[in-house]
Amino acid sequence: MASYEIMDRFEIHRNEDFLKKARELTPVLQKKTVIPTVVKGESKGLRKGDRLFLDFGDHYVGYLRIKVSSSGSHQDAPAFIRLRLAEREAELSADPDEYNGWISKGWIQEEWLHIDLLPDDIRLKRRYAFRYLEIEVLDTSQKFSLNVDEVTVEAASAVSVDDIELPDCGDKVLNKIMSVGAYTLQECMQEVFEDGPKRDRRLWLGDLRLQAMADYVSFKNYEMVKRCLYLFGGLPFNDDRISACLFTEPEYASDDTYLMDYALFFVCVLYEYYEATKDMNTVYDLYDIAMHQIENTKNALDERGIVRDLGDAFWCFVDWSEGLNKQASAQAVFIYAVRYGIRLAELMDDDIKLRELRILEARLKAAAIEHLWDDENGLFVSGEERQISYASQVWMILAEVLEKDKAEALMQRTMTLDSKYKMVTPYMYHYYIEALILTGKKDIAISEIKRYWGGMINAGADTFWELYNPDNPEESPYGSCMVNSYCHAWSCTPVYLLQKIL
Ligand code: RAM
Repeated sequence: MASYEIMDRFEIHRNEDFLKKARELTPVLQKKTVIPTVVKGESKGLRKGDRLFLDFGDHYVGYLRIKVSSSGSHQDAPAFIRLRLAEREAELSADPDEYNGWISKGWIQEEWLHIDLLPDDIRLKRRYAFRYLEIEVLDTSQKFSLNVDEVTVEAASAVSVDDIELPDCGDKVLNKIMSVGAYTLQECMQEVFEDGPKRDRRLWLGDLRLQAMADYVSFKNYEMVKRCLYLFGGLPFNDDRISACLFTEPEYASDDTYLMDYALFFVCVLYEYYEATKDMNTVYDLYDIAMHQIENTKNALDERGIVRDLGDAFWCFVDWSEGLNKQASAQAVFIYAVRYGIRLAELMDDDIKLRELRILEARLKAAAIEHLWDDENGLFVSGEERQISYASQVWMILAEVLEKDKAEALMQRTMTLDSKYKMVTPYMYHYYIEALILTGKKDIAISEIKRYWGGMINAGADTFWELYNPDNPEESPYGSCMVNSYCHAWSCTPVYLLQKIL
């Protein structure tokens, strides 16, 4: 399932004023030095084939420094070593040579080093996200061996869990889930909210929405959310559509990827940022570009008022579930975002827009009921194939397409549904939990958080993962767990969800 987009004649419509505001909000990273413990192997007298396995005790994002020296005769050949870094130990049991997935092999965290002169103080140029480090000696010579004298990581993040106090959930498991969530978010808060510090190391709009929600009830770093809003607002395509993700290096630039649901979330992030900060100036600045996302999505509707199904193309994200049809979810996300647009229009006293959006909301809901609701099954269907999935039900519940009691009944059916289109990302699970909360099923929401996020902890997670399918924990949408991200922004939300429930 390869999912990416390359646009023809791609151009970014830069708003330098917005980008200046974003630049001024660049955070100063907090740094700390961490020393690992040796789990396996000797650190002195290493020769060809020897391995040293180190554990840093927790997940870190930063720069590695290794001091090495030699023993024996004078060094008469380069020392040749290989480093492998991993967020989870399981990554090290997979063989990088066998990786044949559709995203770059370059994401696999490994290095080969030739050390011509010993002793040496090696500082790796790449930033890594990891807990474990394996040093393998590929060769020395007959006459000398290698000593690993000191290894450290200079870990960095814009925030620190040491500076915050999380509420007590009155339950050990939930407290653990909450603190792992906060730690996951900390690791992803670098110069922007990254999706994953190992991969993709960039700002995605769908991830930003969840990170911002979790941030407001933990680190309260409003400036980072504001910075990210100005980055997206300052880097739209030429037609003012907002990109699904962007890069900050070597210079600020949008990716040529558009996802309908992600673009619409800009409206939600802006409104929620206002709710958290009451910063009306940012709303004044970004209101037009936010409204444009809704305006533009109208072009995606067919004559019935239903979002056109673009099939397997990478047009709307929703989840990584294989074969998932996105049409119903896309329709629902549109309705959901229009609701946030209405709130923004109210804030701006924009009566014309307000009226227009209310009509649009009613039209989209009516079309959803008429064309996507299957009365016989009491479920929403998606695409020509009339596919039944968890995602479609969850999103239609969140879009508040049904009246309260009908939505509650739909949630009940969703919980016992036996669809092969399972939810596989914590991102989709977040919205599933939100739907449970909305339909008054708080106890189930808690037990689902324990089952799902607790399941990752039981599988040894220090930080929450990009993808977790309880039926297949090693599943990867990319072809190998080596390129999965095991510290992933969109999975941090129990920090927010638990506080909302409790
Ligand atoms: C992956 C990343 C990212 C997500 C996109 C759609 O590439 O995991 O977090 O937002 O998919």
